[in-house]
Amino acid sequence: MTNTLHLAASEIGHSRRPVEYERLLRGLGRYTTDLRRPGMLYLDLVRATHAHARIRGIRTADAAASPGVVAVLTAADLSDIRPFPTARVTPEMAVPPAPVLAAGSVHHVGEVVVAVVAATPEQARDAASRVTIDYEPLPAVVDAEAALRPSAPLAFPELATNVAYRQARTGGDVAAAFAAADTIVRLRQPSSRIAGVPMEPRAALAEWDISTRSLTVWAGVQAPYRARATLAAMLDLPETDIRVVALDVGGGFGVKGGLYAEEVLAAALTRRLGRPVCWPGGRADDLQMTQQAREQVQDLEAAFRSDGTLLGLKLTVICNLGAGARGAGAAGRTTQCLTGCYQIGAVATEMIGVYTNTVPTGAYRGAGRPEAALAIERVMDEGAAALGLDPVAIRRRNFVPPDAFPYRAPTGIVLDSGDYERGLAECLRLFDYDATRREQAVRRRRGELVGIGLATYLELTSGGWESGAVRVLASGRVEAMTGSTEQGQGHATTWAQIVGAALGVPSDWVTVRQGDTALLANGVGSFGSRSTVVGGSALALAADDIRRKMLQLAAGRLEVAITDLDWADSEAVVRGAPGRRLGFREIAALAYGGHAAGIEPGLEATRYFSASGEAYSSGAYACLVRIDRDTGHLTIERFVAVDDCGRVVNPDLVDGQVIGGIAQGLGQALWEQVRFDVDGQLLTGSLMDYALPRAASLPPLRLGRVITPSPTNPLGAKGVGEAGTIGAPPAVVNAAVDALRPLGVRHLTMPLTPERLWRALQTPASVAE
Ligand code: MCN
Repeated sequence: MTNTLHLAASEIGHSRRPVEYERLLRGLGRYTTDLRRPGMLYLDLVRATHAHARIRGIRTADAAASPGVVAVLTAADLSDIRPFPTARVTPEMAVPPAPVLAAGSVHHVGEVVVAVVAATPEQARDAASRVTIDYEPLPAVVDAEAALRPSAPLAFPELATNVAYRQARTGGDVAAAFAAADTIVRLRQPSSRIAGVPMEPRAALAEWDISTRSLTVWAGVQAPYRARATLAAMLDLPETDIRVVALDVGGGFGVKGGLYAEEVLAAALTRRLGRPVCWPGGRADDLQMTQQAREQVQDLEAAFRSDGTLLGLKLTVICNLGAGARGAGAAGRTTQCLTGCYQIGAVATEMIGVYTNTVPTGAYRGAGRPEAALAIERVMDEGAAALGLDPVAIRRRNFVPPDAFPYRAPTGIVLDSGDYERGLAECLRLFDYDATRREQAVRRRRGELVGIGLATYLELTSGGWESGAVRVLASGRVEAMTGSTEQGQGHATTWAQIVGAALGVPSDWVTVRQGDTALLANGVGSFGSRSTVVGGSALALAADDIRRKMLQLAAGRLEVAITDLDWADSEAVVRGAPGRRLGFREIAALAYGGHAAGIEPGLEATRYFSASGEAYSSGAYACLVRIDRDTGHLTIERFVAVDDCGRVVNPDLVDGQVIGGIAQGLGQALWEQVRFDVDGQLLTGSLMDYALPRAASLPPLRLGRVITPSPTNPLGAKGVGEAGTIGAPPAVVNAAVDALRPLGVRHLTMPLTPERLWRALQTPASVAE
């Protein structure tokens, strides 16, 4: 345990009213498109109208002659911009070209082909509509399974394969596990494609300063420092000449984790044109271009002993990466986290990443973990049904016990801490499980279709490192700079609590600064539910450095040894002589004048922190659903979520995270699905076609909490940002299958729309796809 920090209990674990909310709720937030710069130009784009086609020619003359137009550019004009860098999942991974503008051919509808810059957004849009592109349509491949057939069209013919990579993850003796099984459960589990839909669509404003030859880009990104590195690589500029600023970000949910063509174009074009360039973006741009998520087909085989022990598991996943490699990493979380909260002796998995002519997929809140939870939790329920066990009993039989941590799963991950049994027990208590089962039996006898669904989940959080700096000004006011960047999580509040706790001052003395690469030498950003563990810890350590320095200053002034001082209630007090004390503000002033000889002036500290391992959050969810026999409409009557994110900094904000995640998880379970037709045309290109949950769609939620501190970081924290999206879908699917199991249904595919459920009711013995 690295927990040596002194953290005042008055700040950690208490709900503080989020400092940013009043501003945001009153409409005083500042987003990228609120900015205006003198001489600003507007970028609009001509997007591919075919999923796969050769570009025979592009006619830009009419567009170039349109009023207000400053530039019309195609790939040929941008040879100085390097393609997007790609991280390989395996050394052999087939990587398609990733130019900023489509060069020679297009590979998905919505890909950017031509950039138009004009004086006003309307002029840019008007000119873009005058560009004509002569396409030679090529056969498109949309479905990932179909893409694996030898006769399938190639999404990227130059790769000579649709397979991006195959990645195996195995552990334990799988053959022996299956040989020893009493029952083998087989399951085919598709996970449908969904879109991340932040309230604020992506947008960018870029400004080249001709005097300093430096670039500033404002964009609502989740990881400004990463964006800076991408721009430096693609534009061949030193990092020191690039500043990326994320103002308020109207939601990111993982899809704003990296840059896309539009942000890079704005940056490249301001440098070329010498005037600020704004790409205002919009919902249609997002739905065609911003990475989508989750599309997998899982084939599972599970070897159970008759007492419910899960001996071994095999999983083959076909993952639709779309027309690009950006999602390859996120999918890997599925096989890593496959065994969930369970101790399973042997696992064999293979992930097959497949290119298709669809919008590229990638990280979206949960990023591979919801698919893992869906796999293992469906297996648990089907195992229970096959063996005639209660879903609670089979989970209890297989949990990793509390004394087994650190626990190395056969997929290679090491779980830091947890008490899954306690989490489930609390969930069952809040849900009143036994009584609800009795209620279900009564209602079933009345002919109602009522189901109870359970799911536990594991959330891998906290990867990599983060930076944090703290400075105390002469007045005693505190500034905290962080490399993490919030999109609505409440970091400004939480980080102030952490810094306040480490310094022993109230959090409202602390101002948090974030979202600007000018703040620190380097940083990372917010994704993977990592910011509390790594960003919060970096700040806590920096604040602790300051506390030590303040003790040194106080000791010098009070002419005692540091070891004679206590640090309490914003004061340094001489032990045994309570009258001899110095307040926080007095010590802060000392740092900038009047300090003892030999002490360096100033009160600033910067720390970088990476956890000693991943921190694994967990949870147990339960829900009660009713399905209307005539319409197939599913109603969630009750939903309980019990989460364990280690030591909690701000309980209200954690609840907010869980609720938001559940809303998105229910969206995936019940309503959301991105659809393409057989030619790769996007059928869900607007919010008229893509069904999102609304506030009124949510069922009553009851939340509970279990706390098992993580030994990986000084806060004892684990992340929680994605919890609800991971736990909610399998709980709902399990409940729906439970409702229809008496009719012979044992499988349902999300989203559980009334039509799907109605069809399952008509032919219950078949698999409802
Ligand atoms: N928290 C806490 N104590 C803990 C853990 C978390 O008090 N032990 C609180 C803190 O207020 C913290 C918040 O929960 O700010 C989220 O913390 P964490 O789990 O560390 O996640 P990140 O801050 O790294 O945020 C990323 C995560 C992810 S990956 C997605 S996607 C997501 C999410 O957060 N996108 C969001 N939550 C979102 N919430 C909003 N409003 N908007 C998004 O785009």
